[in-house]
Amino acid sequence: MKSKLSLQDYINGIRASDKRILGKAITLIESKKPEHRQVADQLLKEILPLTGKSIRIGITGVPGAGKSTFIESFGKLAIEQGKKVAVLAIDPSSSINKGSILGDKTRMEELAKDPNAFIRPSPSSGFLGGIANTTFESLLICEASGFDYILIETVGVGQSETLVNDITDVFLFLKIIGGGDELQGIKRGIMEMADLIFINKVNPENLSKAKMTKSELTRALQFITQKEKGWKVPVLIGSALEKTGLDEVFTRIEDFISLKKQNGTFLATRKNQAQKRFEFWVREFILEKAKQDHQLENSFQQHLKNASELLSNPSSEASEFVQKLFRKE
Ligand SMILES: Nc1nc2c(ncn2[C@@H]2O[C@H](COP(=O)(O)OP(=O)(O)OP(=O)(O)O)[C@@H](O)[C@H]2O)c(=O)[nH]1
Ligand SMILES: [Mg+2]
Repeated sequence: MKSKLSLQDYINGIRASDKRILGKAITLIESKKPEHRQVADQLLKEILPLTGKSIRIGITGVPGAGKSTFIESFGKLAIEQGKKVAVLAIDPSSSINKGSILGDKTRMEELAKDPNAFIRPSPSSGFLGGIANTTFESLLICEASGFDYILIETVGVGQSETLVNDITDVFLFLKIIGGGDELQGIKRGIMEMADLIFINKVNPENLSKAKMTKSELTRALQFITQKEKGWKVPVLIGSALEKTGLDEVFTRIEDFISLKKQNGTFLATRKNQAQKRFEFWVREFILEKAKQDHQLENSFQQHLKNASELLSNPSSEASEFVQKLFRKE
């Protein structure tokens, strides 16, 4: 076995859905080494015509809501329906709590063994600290490999949801049963992003409580601006562990996608997301390039310090820094 793969090896492996090469391709994409970046860019260009055909599903919920269990059960259901399923997990807590990702692996054991599934936990340490995330590029690799459903798990901590929302077609919010007080605590942002809500861990004993949560959520949704015209966000109930209520999630996702394709928002959203990503990368690359220059890097640190120590207004500091940046060229 060759240790160093050529561009063609990666392409062939991706086309053949070779899980080992898929994993290596994602590692390549995640690498920050300039020589890897070059091959990675080339690879992304080559596979572009093979991408775009999957349904990209974001799944969020508080730690322990049952996201991984849901993905395991839902993934198997989708495979029974003839789909190929890839799972990417973004876990901002993983740099602090390393247990989580290992836990995910064991929780998705059966799905991981399925030849029609591919699971990839992404290391995201520092992900929210400004280091560019590559989940979207990993998603493209999976798409090029012919996966029909790409499920992206993220812990409900705010910023990561926005990032996942910006790369997916459907956003699923997993909720556990809770009374009124807890509902108050639901971040409005998540409710605004959700296309579908699934109340998990429902069994015959807590069914009536689940129904109460359902009606409270339904009521709360009335006060939230409709994200998708003609789509009333369904609040479904069931159990990821007992595999109940999942058929309905599957059907509703298909309905949602059909609606978006019919009214044109499916493509429009993706184009909009691409525009945002372009702008994100421009900012990212400008900063990176600036930091390669010793003088500019020092100046960046100085302005950052002035801003963070509340000595002056951050936007003025940023503006001064950018002026230096362009004078330099
Ligand atoms: N009773 C019951 N337990 C469930 C159900 N779904 C998940 N669990 C349990 O809840 C616990 C947490 O499930 P996970 O799937 O790991 O939850 P998660 O949201 O992925 O958690 P993090 O990745 O840590 O944020 C596990 O012990 C699961 O077995 C369910 O439908 N019913
Ligand atoms: Mg999990």
